[in-house]
Amino acid sequence: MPIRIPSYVAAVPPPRILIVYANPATTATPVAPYGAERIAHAFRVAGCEVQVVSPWLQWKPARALDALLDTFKPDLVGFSVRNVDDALIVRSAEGDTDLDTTFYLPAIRRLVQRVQARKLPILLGGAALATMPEGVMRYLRVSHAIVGPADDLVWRLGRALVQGTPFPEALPADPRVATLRDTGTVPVGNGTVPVGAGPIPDRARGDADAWRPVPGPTPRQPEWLALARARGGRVPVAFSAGCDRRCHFCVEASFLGWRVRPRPVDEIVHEVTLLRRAGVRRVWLAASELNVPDARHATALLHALAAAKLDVEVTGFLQPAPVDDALLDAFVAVGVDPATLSWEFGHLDDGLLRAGAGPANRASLDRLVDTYVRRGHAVLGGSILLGAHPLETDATVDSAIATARMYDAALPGGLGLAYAAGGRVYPAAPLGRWVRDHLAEAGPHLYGRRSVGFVAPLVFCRPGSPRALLRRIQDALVGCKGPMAPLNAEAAATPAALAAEKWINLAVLHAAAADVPAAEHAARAALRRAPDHPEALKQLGLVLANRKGDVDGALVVFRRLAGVVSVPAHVAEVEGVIQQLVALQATAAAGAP
Ligand code: B12
Ligand code: SF4
Repeated sequence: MPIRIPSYVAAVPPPRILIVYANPATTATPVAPYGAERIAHAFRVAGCEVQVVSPWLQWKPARALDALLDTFKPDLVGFSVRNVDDALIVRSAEGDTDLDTTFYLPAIRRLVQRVQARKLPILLGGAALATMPEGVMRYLRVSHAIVGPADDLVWRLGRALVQGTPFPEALPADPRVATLRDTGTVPVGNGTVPVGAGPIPDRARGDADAWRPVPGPTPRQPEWLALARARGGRVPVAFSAGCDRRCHFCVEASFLGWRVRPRPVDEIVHEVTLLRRAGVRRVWLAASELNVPDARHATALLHALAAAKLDVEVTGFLQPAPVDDALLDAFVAVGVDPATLSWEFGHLDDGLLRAGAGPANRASLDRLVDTYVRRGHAVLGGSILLGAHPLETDATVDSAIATARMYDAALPGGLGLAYAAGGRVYPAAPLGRWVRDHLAEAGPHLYGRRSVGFVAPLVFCRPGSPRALLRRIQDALVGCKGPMAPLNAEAAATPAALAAEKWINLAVLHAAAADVPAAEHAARAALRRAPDHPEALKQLGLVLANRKGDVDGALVVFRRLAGVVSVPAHVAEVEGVIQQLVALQATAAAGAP
């Protein structure tokens, strides 16, 4: 018997939603639009037609967006705003500026304006939005946003749109929906904030109960999978949402009202299995921390992954307590050496840790060091953020350094330490609320620009400036045996280095699309900016050898690559390629007339 289609379904085309991955950050290992992909999935499950665009993968982002606006003709444009800025306070002890932070919203605003010029409705979302909803909404001049994990709300919004309710009336009634009205107030959470009155207050605890992860594996954007495979990036897979700790500098616990919502183990394993089939070997388990509120979910997942024999390399953020042998054994079972993990220490002074400068106290850190020593893991890796707490003094800095040196001496291979100085003031974090309420006291320790909602990069640091404090930490750690460096010191910084990374990404994407001239052009463009960039040399060599059949040209490039790689496994691989190319050259010469 034929299925009777109700007239409203047959007659009305599904609403078209365009999700823009609003992330101008260029990093050597590409970070995929996972939030956007999950939101797109939720809209699709609700019956909408959805496309995701990543304008900053292209050389001209505005052109990439315009093209999709022209062809897809969306009814609603969602911006997935991942980062307000790069949160890099100072990259090194050298430099003339107070801050090295890169502010991303100006670039995003230029694209938002193109959509506004077409009079299309816009909805904002994304992790960055949850750090400072008011500031981001005002800066981008967009009236509607969903703050925090949004799978369930987006599904409800999609259903309402499919049933013909127009936007913004289709937005569900929920504390996570934020609306900027002309009345001069910003309702968010359970309250309303007058315009210009500063950051939005703490969000309602009830949020965690409503949130549900969208069921089923996340459909991925193929270009990002190609990039991850070619450049060794980790593909994110949702593990949990939220955090229950109270770190003073951090915004993440506010995302779901200081609670944690796990994703079922079988769903995670299924998603990893599908990625493995698509050739992905490196996975990032996306969570604020894998072991909050405790380590049981992570331990169960790692054992399930080990049992599935997927041969994937997994990692994620971890904090120091609780940690037990069961968790570390589970990492070992899935092939991860605990010496390669990185733990979020926050600080190393007990008084400050107890005042919220990190997730756990000194006794927990001591236990972690003892556990590593007892188990024979040579190095313990972790990160600290000094200067980001109002109670920081010369004495607490000295005490943290003394503890770092003590741990370094206790561990056979030393303490691996990534250190940073100064805390980005996020309105939704305890530090942001303290600064808001103690502006006069905080004033002498603020660096950067004060703006509505603290949206422009603003940093709290004491004692001294971020750069002076970084130099002090660096000098005080001289002589330690473990690997120690400023956090993210290796990230590309100069315009030439950033441009090179973008061209390399384009080379990968063009090669994946079999556009050989464009791939060669992009790889050569990257090498003009960074002549010894191993990844650029590799991409050019691969295009010449595999796509163009230019053995002589490829040999020149791989010989250059051999001169710049240092990791023993990579050296062996490049030498193997050179041998193959030499053999091919000889065969060609022997066959030549
Ligand atoms: C894992 C992680 C990383 C990993 C990513 C690994 C990988 N390969 O993907 C690594 C370590 C590489 C990383 C790097 C960086 N990160 Co990070 N990262 C995270 C973390 C913990 C989880 C991100 C994630 O994947 N979540 C899972 C997905 C599903 O969630 P989501 O993207 O938020 O999407 C949900 C909602 O936001 C919403 N949503 C998303 N899009 C949209 C769109 C619409 C229209 C709507 C309605 C809703 C919506 O619904 C989604 C589903 O619920 C977040 C903090 C957090 N707990 O969210 C920080 C976080 C996003 N990172 C941050 C930062 C600063 C960075 C870096 C700039 C740090 C640096 N200097 O290197 C880089 C940027 C890299 C880049 N190229 O973008 C900050 C951003 C704050 C800011 N200043 O803007 C955060 C918030 C951490 C923090 N506490 O400050 N990060
Ligand atoms: S630093 Fe880690 S443990 Fe602390 S609140 Fe943020 S996510 Fe949670």
